[in-house]
Amino acid sequence: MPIISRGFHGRRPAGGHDLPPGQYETHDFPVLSAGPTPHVPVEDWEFTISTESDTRYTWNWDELTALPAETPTVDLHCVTKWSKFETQWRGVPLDTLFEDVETAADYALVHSYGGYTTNLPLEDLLDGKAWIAYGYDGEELAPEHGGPARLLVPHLYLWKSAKWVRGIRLLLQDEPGFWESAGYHDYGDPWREQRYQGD
Ligand SMILES: Nc1nc2c(c(=O)[nH]1)N[C@H]1C(S)=C(S)[C@@H](COP(=O)(O)O)O[C@H]1N2
Ligand SMILES: [Mo]
Repeated sequence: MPIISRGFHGRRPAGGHDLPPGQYETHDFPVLSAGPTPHVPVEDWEFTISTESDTRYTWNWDELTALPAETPTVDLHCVTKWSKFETQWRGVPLDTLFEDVETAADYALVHSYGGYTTNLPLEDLLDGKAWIAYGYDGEELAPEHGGPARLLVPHLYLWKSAKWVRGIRLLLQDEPGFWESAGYHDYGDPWREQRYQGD
């Protein structure tokens, strides 16, 4: 008889989700912000992708929300160790926004209203892995969770999912963002427990 080791791939709570190493499941939706919540009226909201040669692609609120939206259901993993399963979002995949962008850059530095930044490889924003999300749980995204719109990149720790997202700068060389400059991991894969530099 084979021995089936249930613990081998990590704990598996009801619902069949895997919990990354060191994480626990929560049903709340904690708010984690490094500063005050910026209030950005949608009339003033803009999102800009700028390339390494400073070509800019900008969408206002009406343009963003007129694009075909997706409704991803994803698990969130915060570096403070909570994970939340099956969160439901509405947003535009980054693939759509990058369709006409010409770039040789490999890196992205994401900027938020309020000044927060976070970096990640451009490829982690593409191929169905990331969204500009403006709906949560069937409602508008609440300001404390990043409304009017936030980046959603659920395969990395949640600090990469910049709230109040304002733009993405494409870079030929990697540049650390806010938490990455403070000692957090450059990439932040929860499955490899990349919490801090050196992990
Ligand atoms: N603009 C901005 N985005 C941010 C943050 C922030 O402080 N400012 N905190 C990050 C961190 S550390 C986490 S864990 C998540 C928290 O998202 P939530 O408040 O919706 O749970 O947002 C991320 N995005
Ligand atoms: Mo976080």
